[in-house]
Amino acid sequence: MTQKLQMILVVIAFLGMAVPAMGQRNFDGNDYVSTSYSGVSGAGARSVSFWVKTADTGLRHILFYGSPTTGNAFELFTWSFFGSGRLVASINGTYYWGSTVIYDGSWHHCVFTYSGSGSLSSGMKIYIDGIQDSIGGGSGGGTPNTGTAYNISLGYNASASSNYFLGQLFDVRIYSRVLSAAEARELASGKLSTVLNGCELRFALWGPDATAFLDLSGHGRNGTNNGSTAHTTSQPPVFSQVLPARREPVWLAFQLQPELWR
Ligand SMILES: [Ca+2]
Repeated sequence: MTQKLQMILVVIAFLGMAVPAMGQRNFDGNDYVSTSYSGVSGAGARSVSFWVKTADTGLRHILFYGSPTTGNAFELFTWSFFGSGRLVASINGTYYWGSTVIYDGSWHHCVFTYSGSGSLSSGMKIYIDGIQDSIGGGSGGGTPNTGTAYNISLGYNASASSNYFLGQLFDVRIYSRVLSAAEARELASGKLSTVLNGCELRFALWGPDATAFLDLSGHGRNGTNNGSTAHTTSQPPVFSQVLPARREPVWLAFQLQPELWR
């Protein structure tokens, strides 16, 4: 029996079962996902890819890790004060943002990349919905020198226990390399199973609580749910593009054997 046939049987089995309520993570103001992974440190090349939906204008962290006490944290957030709703990248004292507003209440696919050399502003790129976003503004000439005091967390500033995200996140991926423009476009197209090489951490943030925080990168860096992050039953846009109507069983099979979906 081939692996693909086994997978099909798994799907058929799930079709005949009661399927638990599914949905993407809804961060409601006191939620975050913590990990035991310290992330790419120093000035190492890195990329972060995720779907986001929010309409809140406050300082809301999507990603945080590093050593803020020595100025060596790495952060991605949205805020009305810095960036006016664009995706902001920060390394403490140096902030740069894109040009497309992402806190407009609609789903957006975001990719941040840093080349691994030079200042944040010269080495970073942002892609929104698959298209490279020009740098809209910022300040500071700092070069990333990310520490390891705080492991990667999603949805808040771990060093201050504040700036909790308000909205939904879906399919968050962290890479130890620079994603290309073509890869950013592919990820935004909704091909969930593609662009896996160099992926260090990946949370679907979709499904029942027991499976939403499994690391699908293959590194086993499973996350921990904090703040009773609830799931909603509304769908990220990606599902309407790539999955059939009975998506819940298919998604469970994907979680069980993600390598089959490459
Ligand atoms: Ca909560």
